[in-house]
Amino acid sequence: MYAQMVKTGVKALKSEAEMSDAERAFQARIDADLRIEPRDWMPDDYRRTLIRQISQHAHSEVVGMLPEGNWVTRAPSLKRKAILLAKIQDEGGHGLYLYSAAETLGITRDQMIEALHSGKAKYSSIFNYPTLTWADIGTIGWLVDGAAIMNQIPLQRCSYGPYARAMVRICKEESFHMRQGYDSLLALCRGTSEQKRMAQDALDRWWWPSLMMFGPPDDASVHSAQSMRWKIKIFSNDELRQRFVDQTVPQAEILGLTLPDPDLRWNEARGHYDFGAIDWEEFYRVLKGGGPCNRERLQARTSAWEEGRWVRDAALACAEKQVRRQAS
Ligand code: FAQ
Repeated sequence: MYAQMVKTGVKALKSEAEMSDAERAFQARIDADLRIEPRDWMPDDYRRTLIRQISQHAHSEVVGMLPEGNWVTRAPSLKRKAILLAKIQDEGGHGLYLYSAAETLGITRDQMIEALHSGKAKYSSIFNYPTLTWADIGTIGWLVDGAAIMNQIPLQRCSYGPYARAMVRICKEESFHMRQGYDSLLALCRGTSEQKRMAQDALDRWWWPSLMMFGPPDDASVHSAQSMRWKIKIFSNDELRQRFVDQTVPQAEILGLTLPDPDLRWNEARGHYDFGAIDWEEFYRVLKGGGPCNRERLQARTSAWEEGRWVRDAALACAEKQVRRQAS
């Protein structure tokens, strides 16, 4: 399946001669590091790519609340519960900034939600794995938020203004999320041997899915070449994945945990850690809906949408009443 994607999936770039005058002028603005704003002219594909990426990013933030929400009532102390609640609320907020950023491109919130619920729009593969123990919550903060920051810091410099600006606040909050996760894991690793075993087990389960968050390898990444030319992406999937591995290995050493990869070792010549092969079959299986929690996650989102209908209807009716009152 992976080999097939490599052969057929990757889109070819337009040559300069194939571009229209407007497209050439647009690319010149990007090359000069000028920001594109909602009312500026943009190629249809640029708009479509941004709607796809920003809306999927928003869906990931909102679906990402579910695995953590599973532990709010079971957090081991008041302090940990308050931190977890604050983090989950932040993720909801990130989803809202990102939906707003996508709306500036001409898509409505309802259209984006419909695409998520019908399975047309993706969300990050990582949120299709279950949170089995309290150590999973610390591990998500450390690895999943850590990977998210690695990917999102460069997005602060992306060419589309509303997306880049939304990223500034999101990155600040993600950095608190990562620190709280690491702190929680550190407490477990300095605790009893049973707590340390729980932390190691969580790391064993979350390590490889975290590496998959960066997307397929560069030679199988359908959108990378065009997105990098448009400076929607500044670094490739593999470059960010490598930076994440390099950052995380010493952090695992401080925790006294072992990353579950026998091929992981420092490569003096490259100045980076080498790491083992990622199971891309698993990645594509999860993307197609075959992960351990895909069905459960979508079910939770669609029922929340249905059960919240009366709130949206009431808020709309109230707003309409206010407008009528003001008019009379
Ligand atoms: N999962 O050609 P590429 C977070 C899809 S936020 C699912 O390389 P692209 C915060 C991709 O969409 C985490 N699908 O695509 C948090 C495309 O399919 P499509 C989310 C994936 O867009 C923490 C196809 O594969 N972050 O965690 C994945 O150039 C804790 C081909 O791939 C973002 O969304 C995947 N892992 O690069 C919340 C960041 N990877 O759309 C709660 C913004 C790839 O044609 C708790 N997004 N695909 O149907 C990006 O930077 C990019 O979209 C990539 C993928 C790098 C994810």
